[in-house]
Amino acid sequence: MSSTIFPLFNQSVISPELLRIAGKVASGERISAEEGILLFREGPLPYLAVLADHVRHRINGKQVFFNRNIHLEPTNICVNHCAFCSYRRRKGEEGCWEFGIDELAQMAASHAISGITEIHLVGGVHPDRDVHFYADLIRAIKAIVPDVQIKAFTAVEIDAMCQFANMEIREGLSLLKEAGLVSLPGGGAEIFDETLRAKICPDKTGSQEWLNIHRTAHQLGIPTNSTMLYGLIEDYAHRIDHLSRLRALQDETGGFNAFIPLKFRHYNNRFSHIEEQTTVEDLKNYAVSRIFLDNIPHLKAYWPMIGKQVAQLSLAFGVDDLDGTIDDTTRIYSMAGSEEQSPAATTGQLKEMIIGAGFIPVERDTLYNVLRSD
Ligand code: V47
Ligand code: SF4
Repeated sequence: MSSTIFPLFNQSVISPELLRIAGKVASGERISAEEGILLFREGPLPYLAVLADHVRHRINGKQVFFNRNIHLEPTNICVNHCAFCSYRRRKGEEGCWEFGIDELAQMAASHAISGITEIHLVGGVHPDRDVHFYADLIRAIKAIVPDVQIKAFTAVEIDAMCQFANMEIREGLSLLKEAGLVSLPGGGAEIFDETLRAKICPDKTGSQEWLNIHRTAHQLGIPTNSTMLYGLIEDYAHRIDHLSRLRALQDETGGFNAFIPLKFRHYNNRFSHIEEQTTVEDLKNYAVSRIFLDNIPHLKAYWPMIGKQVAQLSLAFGVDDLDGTIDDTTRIYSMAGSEEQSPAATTGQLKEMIIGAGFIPVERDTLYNVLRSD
């Protein structure tokens, strides 16, 4: 089967086990956790590229999505102490910021002229800001830019802001939705394995609770994204465990729009001694994620974190979404040492990246409705 669908594979270069997995992928059959681990350990990069491209083609054809967006980061003051974070500051510490509602609404207004369709709103867990503050913030932004969609707050922020207001998650999410929230970003997932989580982000929302918050959002009709922070202290089995938990929740709710692998960047944090992953490992991670997550429609390469060149290359490894124009509005990755120190891209540049890699650019909104296609 696999040798007819993938005629370039032959038994002399690919092991029988990998050929068998290729057959499963070719016929749209789901692969198991053990097979996912084997792909990571033994799958040659060109073989993974062909399989991942097959899956992306089944789901998205030759389309690659992008959007016009900015990030708003209300504060980098945070009560948590994630060891990989280069961004967080204590209240009053040099380099901390906390913008008020009017300032943030003005920032949104100043970017609206460029035709953005999305504001990605995330920050640290500020001890004095509860869900009422953030609902007011969304209302203030929507009053100024009513047509812009708001994708806001990681499950970690939602967890804390609801606790600070003594409110159940379901109630808090409903309040934010009424204020104008349309989607949740995928941050805060890190790595789900509880032993590793205790080492890298001990005081953060736990894995089960992260999944529960996304489940509740999906039940309320709020689609969400998902992420995995990789390249820290995990092994391949931990990554597949993480992907398995996301795949199971997606089977249950269908509420995830996208999966975004986040490569650990090591500048200026407590894990600086850990070498960053190579580009080959990054590409392998995209490909195995695409093959394994057969039920999450979009795989996103977030170029401010990985750089434009690797993001373009990733399109040959199952990626179908490059995120957006950003307009130099996020600091999370520049502070952690990304090569994109002032991340900004025009729609022309994003389209060139996509066309240059042999795909069709499609401008989308936050919910993946098609706005323009060449
Ligand atoms: O949860 C923090 C990660 C995440 C580092 O949903 C780091 O569209 C690598 O989730 N090295 C927040 N990663 C960002 C995020 C995100 C980004 C872009 C798009 C979307 C989306 C979501 O950033 C955190 C954490 O996993 N992170 N520090 C670091 N040093
Ligand atoms: Fe706070 Fe997020 Fe940094 Fe963790 S990653 S310390 S939750 S800002």
